[in-house]
Amino acid sequence: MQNTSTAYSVSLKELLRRKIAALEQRLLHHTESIDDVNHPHGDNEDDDVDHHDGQRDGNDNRHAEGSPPAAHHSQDRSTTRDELDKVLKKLTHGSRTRSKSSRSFQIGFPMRTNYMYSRVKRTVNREMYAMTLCMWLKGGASGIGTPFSYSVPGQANELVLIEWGDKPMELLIKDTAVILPLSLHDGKWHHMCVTWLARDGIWEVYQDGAKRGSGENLNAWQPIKPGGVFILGQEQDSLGGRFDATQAFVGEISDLQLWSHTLTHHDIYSLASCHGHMTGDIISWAESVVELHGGITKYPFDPCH
Ligand SMILES: [Ca+2]
Repeated sequence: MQNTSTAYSVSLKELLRRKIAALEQRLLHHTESIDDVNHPHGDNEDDDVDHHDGQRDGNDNRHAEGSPPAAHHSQDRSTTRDELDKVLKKLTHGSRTRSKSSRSFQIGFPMRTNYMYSRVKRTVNREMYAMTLCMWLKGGASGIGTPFSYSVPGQANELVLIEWGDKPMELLIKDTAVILPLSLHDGKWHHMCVTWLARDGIWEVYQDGAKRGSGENLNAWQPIKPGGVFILGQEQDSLGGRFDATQAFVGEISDLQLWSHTLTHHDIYSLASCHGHMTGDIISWAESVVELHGGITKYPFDPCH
């Protein structure tokens, strides 16, 4: 997957380089054509006309005749400015495209193993009294396994999303589990979110922007601890390790975000219907954040395209 990602960024760089070169060429061409206009009807001639005008009657006409080149001149200048604006816009757009592409990817877990995993190079810095976890997910027909797990020292199951054995998908917070009524086995991409509040332990689950379930007393009043390890694709029995192949995730993940607050139904609907993009304050999906191990695949992908 290293190669895919390198090739991808190289081709993007090449595309940008070519775009800039083409724009430079256009700008140069344009500057030359302005010079061509200026030389035959240069400023000196305009001065001459003005000089004559001062000595004669009916100079208004002459003056009017003298005006068009001057107007043309300033028009060219504004065209040049437009051209420069375009270059700047393209350059800005270019970098925006680049940053969009750094989050437009998916990771794939083709087989159930105990060695394919992705570590998210982020942690929780202070106790979390609320959270929202969202992702685009495509699961296989059999049990999905563990797309997401967060363990902290002393508690391997601080925050886990798991579907294994004959059980449906569950959300675990510190070993307390609730069933998430989701249907993710059709081999299609789905957007899913879970929200949780320490106040009364209120939780909600959404699939494709619609609420599928909710409840309370899920670890009420107990915050999610900081300083842990985020792993995608495996369930941790110890901090960052001791994976079990039977609990491994099989499928694809994209645009995973984690917030330390709850998103509204409206926010989640916007995300799922691609009407807006928001990034998590704890985890924001980006190539630089997601570390791949054991042969996970990575491809350019935009779930909203
Ligand atoms: Ca386990």
